[in-house]
Amino acid sequence: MRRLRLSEATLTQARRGAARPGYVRGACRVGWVHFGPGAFHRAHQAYYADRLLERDPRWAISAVSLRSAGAREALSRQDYLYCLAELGGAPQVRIIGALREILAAPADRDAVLARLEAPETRIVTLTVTEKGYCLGPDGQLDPRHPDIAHDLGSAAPARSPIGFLAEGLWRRREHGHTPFAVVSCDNLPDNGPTLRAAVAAFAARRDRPFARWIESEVAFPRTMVDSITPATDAELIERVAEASGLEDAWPVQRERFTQWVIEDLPEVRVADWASVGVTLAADVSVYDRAKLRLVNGAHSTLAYIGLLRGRSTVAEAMRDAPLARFLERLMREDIAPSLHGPGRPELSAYIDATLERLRNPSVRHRLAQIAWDGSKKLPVRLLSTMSEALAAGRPIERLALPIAAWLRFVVACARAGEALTDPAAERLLALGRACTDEPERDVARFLTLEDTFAPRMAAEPAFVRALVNAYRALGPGGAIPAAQGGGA
Ligand code: CS2
Repeated sequence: MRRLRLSEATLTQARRGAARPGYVRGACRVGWVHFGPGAFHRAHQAYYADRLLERDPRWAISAVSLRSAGAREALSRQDYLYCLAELGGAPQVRIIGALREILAAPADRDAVLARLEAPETRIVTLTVTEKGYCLGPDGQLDPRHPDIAHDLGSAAPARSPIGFLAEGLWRRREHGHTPFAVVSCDNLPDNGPTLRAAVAAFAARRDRPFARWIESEVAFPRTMVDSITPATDAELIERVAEASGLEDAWPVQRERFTQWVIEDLPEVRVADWASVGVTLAADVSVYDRAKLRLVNGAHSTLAYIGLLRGRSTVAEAMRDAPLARFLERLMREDIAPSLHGPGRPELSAYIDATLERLRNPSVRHRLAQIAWDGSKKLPVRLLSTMSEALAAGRPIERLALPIAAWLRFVVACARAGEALTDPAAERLLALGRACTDEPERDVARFLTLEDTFAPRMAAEPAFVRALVNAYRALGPGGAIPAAQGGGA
């Protein structure tokens, strides 16, 4: 059956199965700019904006795509409306109206800068993934990164979010406008200060007082964002079409659970965040570390070991008893001791809730999606826990298993001639092809990846030993040693 396409004109025809925006879109104003309108943004921050708009018309979003114009192509034809399906129990569908436009840089550079310059823009958020920050292995801005080099060398920065932010802030300072708050929503530890240092480093190349102004006058709150968001598939497109009676080219989905914690700074309090369930907290690091290490650390563990064991989704990997047992021990015995702040009972409840989310059968989250960008994700998710465990004299054998599984995964991709989505893909595949299944040699090859393995750690005999043993134990099929939870 041919259905009408979702748009402003057809919105009133949406069936009851899909909730419509509870406000008049035409009366809303853009006060929020977002870089990276992928599925996570549309399922998470735009959902909160949608709810803010019910009581305050200032928070419509102007989104900026830096990589692909795909989202703009799909959504411009439906007036930037799209469906969000909340999974679990009876799925609920909500039509989100918070996006006003999607600009595609570099073509729309001037329009992006006009939005950044406008006094009414008070919030700028980013979901550009770990690699979008253009950082070197030391966590500082990498001036040789091609996008940064381009933006530094040009009077018209238009490739990196860092270049755009610096130019936008420069213009606001020139005009005496209050700076916007810059809210990184990516899975980086200390995401706010990390981004501030990167923008200030970029700005310092232009003008040192400007860089100092950024450091002292612009708010870069830390944040923790959490909601599991599987990629859109044909089944979702069909499901939302049935619920709404309208065709949506690019709906998004996420689990019902969603959390957003933002550092409580005066510049952030421009919106009534509490009214839509966002937590403002003096110290975000407690939430942030627990989430990155337990939720994302668990995800990467399931992804690499699970793929070796022939599993394809998170829920399927959680039904693999030895793997699920291994994961639970890793979380409780190896990761939890690295978290300071929350007390034991709270941590234990957080782990219970996380395991429950991972088991959720209504969330079809592909392991291959999580396996992307391992070279950037693993240092944050598991290697930092490992290096602290080493320093504190705690065991690292279990923590070594998901890292070794990543190496095995890369080798398997290289041998099968499969593509790898990772900023270091070329180098990884070359290393993978050179591997010979001799654990010492294979591991030594990968340890030359300085962006992932800090040289001090790669030279630590206990670390190398643990990795070699784990690599051997796993074999190509992802066997889990009985002592670590595996076995029948
Ligand atoms: C996942 C995250 O793809 C991944 O690497 O671990 O996207 C994860 O689903 C979110 O961070 C959950 O909040």
